[in-house]
Amino acid sequence: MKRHLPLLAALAGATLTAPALAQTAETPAKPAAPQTFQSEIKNNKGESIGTISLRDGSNSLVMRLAIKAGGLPPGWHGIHFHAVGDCSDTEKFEKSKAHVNHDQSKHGLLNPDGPDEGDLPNVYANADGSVNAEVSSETPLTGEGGLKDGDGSALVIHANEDDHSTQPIGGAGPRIACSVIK
Ligand SMILES: [Cu+2]
Ligand SMILES: [Zn+2]
Repeated sequence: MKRHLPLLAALAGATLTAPALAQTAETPAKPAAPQTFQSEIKNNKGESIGTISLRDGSNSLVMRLAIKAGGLPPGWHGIHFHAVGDCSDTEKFEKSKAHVNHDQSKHGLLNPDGPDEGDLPNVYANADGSVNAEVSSETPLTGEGGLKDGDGSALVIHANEDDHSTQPIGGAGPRIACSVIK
């Protein structure tokens, strides 16, 4: 699902290019402050290993991951938005269900029939297991198709990297960490 330019932005653009109004151009309205959301990330033992911080602007969502030393095995890890905001089954995190996917897209940022709305770039855990990363997504935080829908969503971190094309999850393997978005 792609986001569309808000009507307001389209109208503002039109106003600026209209010669009749050029002399009395109004000060453009300040963009609305992004919505923010923060949540703890838990591992398979139910221990907190860090946080996700989301900021959602008009056209894109930005998520920052901060994971402390010892949090993850070193190396690349697939991360996705899963469809249900439930990380209570810490051993497997299966209650978070499959990827957010409202229009039956194929999985994978590099898949010609993808991506689904849960797909995100991989993150890299340092030799000490810490992560500091920032990724963006077109999936909104609230509203239609948003992460904070009725049953919420979850950010799930996998044991292996996502190849961004094979089904159903790019070979990313077991779910080793989870964060509720609700
Ligand atoms: Cu996943
Ligand atoms: Zn996917």
